[in-house]
Amino acid sequence: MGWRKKVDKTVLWLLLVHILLISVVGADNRRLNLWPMPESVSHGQGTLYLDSEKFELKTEGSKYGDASGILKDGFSRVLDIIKGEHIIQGTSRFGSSVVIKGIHVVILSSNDELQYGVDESYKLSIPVQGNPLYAHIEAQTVYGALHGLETFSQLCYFNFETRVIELHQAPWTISDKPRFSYRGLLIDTSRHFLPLPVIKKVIDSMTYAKLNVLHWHIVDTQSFPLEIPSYPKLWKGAYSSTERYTMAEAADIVSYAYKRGINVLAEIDVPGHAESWGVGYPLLWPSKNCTQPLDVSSDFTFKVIDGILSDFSKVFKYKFVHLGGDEVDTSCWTLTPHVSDWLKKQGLDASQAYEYFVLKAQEIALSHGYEMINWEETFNNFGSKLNPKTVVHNWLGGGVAQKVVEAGLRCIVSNQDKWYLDHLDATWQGFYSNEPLTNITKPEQQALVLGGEVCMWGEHIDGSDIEQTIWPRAAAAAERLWTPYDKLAKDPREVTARLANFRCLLNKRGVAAAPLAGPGRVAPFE
Ligand code: CP6
Repeated sequence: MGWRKKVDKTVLWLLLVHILLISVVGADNRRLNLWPMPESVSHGQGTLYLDSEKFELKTEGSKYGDASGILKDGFSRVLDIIKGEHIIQGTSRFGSSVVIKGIHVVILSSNDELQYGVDESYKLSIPVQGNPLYAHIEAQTVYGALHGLETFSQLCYFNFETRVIELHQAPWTISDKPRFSYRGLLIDTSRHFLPLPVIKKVIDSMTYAKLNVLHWHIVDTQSFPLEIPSYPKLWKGAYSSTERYTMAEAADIVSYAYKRGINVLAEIDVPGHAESWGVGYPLLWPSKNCTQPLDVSSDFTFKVIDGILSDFSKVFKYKFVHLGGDEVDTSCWTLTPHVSDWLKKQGLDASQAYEYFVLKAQEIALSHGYEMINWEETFNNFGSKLNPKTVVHNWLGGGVAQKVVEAGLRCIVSNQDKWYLDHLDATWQGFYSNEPLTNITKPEQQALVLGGEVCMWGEHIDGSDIEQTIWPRAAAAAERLWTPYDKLAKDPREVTARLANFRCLLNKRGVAAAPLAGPGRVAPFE
């Protein structure tokens, strides 16, 4: 009987320890409210406090001296965000051992050029020991450090009882890097003009979700809003004399984005989607009553493209330019006598002329130092005749990404059924579930998928409602593009509450993100 008593006793002890453990862990079992979810996260149960008046950035030990001020500016933005609009009381009532005095940022590489594939990784650690107590960020580049600061800001809360900023569940050790190097958002300033402050606010909001490419679909059939110094009549195609961007303003957008770790991908969509070019230069049209695609038979057409890309290369420093190439209806070429005569003389049918146009535009882009991105119709029509430096931008769906990488070309995915923000009935769950590497299993082919992009086409939105149309759905795609595959939720329902929290975070930061669809309130704050 003795052994039995002993077992009972052991079981009782185990039970007691278990209950104690649960009550300790249960004391602070908040949800991890980070978006997008980092690669690896571990944390404890301690609470720290933050004095936003005295909070400081320390950069000792950095090879990178922050000559450009990118880090300092990023730090001050993040501090403003952490403070919010709250009236905060000091932390003087707490011992200095629980007050975070600042963030010590160490940048390991002296290369601060923001280019495709730049190292965006960072390590964030927040210890519970140290007097003074500092959080630490270590990153290869200042752009990784900016991501680390964003993550830090998402750990801070304003406590309405004590009126101080708190950071729970310390110590923290976070190690993070993006799954894909291209994480884009398309904006369209041709269908509706977007004022500069609106574009800047979109850029700000992108940084919260760690998106890093603003694809600027500048011009299309409806309007030509950008100044082109080489061909100053082009922006006669703007909606009005005020709904325009000077090239200096475009440069301002590029530098605003750059300082936030975001590259700007400029697009001219040729030869279709370009009718507005002819408002200032009617020679670009096949004829006055058949106005697109651009006249393939005329040297002037390619001179203008050359002038535009020459002007672009002084301002848009991203290594890619987007040359469009989608939805080309060639009937104006065959119906306009001087163009169809030219086709006959060249021995080209309309489809070959389309190919001639796209390849010629590609050569011009290359001559200005760009690699180019084209919409998928170019690949669907001419396949591997495209220049090997082409990145194919998928949008029609139908699994073309797989064919593109099998052909050895690179691609970006934006399939319209999942990642088109202008499809108002496309759900955030659909955005979350869209996997860029579907049916692509070979590592060397996976490496050709640079990433993906959500598209905010402008036919039905403008500056008044762009934010709530982009967010929160773009955030769902942003996590798909950032977080390692094995950490993504297989069922989007698992992330509903965390995404609802992120959209509240956007609201708190002044971004008009819409509620997650569906009746009832998703409790974001637990
Ligand atoms: N404009 C341009 C567009 C679209 C494309 N290119 C588009 C097509 C279909 C849908 C949404 C947008 N508005 N230049 C296609 C890449 Cl559903």
